[in-house]
Amino acid sequence: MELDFPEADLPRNLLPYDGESLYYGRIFSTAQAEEFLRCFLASIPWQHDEAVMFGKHIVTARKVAWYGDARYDYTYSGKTRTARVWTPELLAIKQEVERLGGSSYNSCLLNLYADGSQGMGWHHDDEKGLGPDSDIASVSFGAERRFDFRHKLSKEKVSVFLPSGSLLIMRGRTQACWQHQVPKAMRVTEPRVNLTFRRMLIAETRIAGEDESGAIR
Ligand SMILES: O=C(O)CCC(=O)C(=O)O
Ligand SMILES: [Mn+2]
Repeated sequence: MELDFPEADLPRNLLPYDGESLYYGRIFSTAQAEEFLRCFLASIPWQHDEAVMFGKHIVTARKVAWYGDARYDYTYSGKTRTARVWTPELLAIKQEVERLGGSSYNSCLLNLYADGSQGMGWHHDDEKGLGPDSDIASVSFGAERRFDFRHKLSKEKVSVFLPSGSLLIMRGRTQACWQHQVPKAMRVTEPRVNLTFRRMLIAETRIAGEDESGAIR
């Protein structure tokens, strides 16, 4: 099923059952979204992501960066990363998303897809630090890309195109019951930056430079 909504019907839950994934459409003007994209392409210290999968060390084509309230250490896919502290632009976007969605976030994973040859395969977000029924707000800038959901049991699919400046909030049973992906799209020649705001459980993370007791190493 592919969805296309009149602005007046937004926000609206894209999932027919077992979760809430609210699509808000464009929350930033074209000019604002272009400005954010230019800023992120120029100033974020993008790095390829690394993971250990089936015992193999993988380096992704897509690049990533982590930001947060403090220099938290996160471990996922067998690798520990340290978050940088918010930039003014990320903080402004976070505040707008929190106002619209009514949730609060303490960290953000940024993804850079250089063009349509780069995507993200089927997965759900379930790192230990996220907790159950996590709330993830996803804001997109740049090239419009398709975003797919697939129910883990029924295999039903739901797809939506995410234009520049748009917001999607995944919450409730979404991660438990559905997977999501950004498929490759060979026609797309422009970059896309995606921000996923998350609320990490602080007990599962550590401020970089502190030991278990909170003392500075
Ligand atoms: O780029 C996107 O829209 C999705 C990103 C995502 O699923 C993730 O970072 O876990
Ligand atoms: Mn994800």
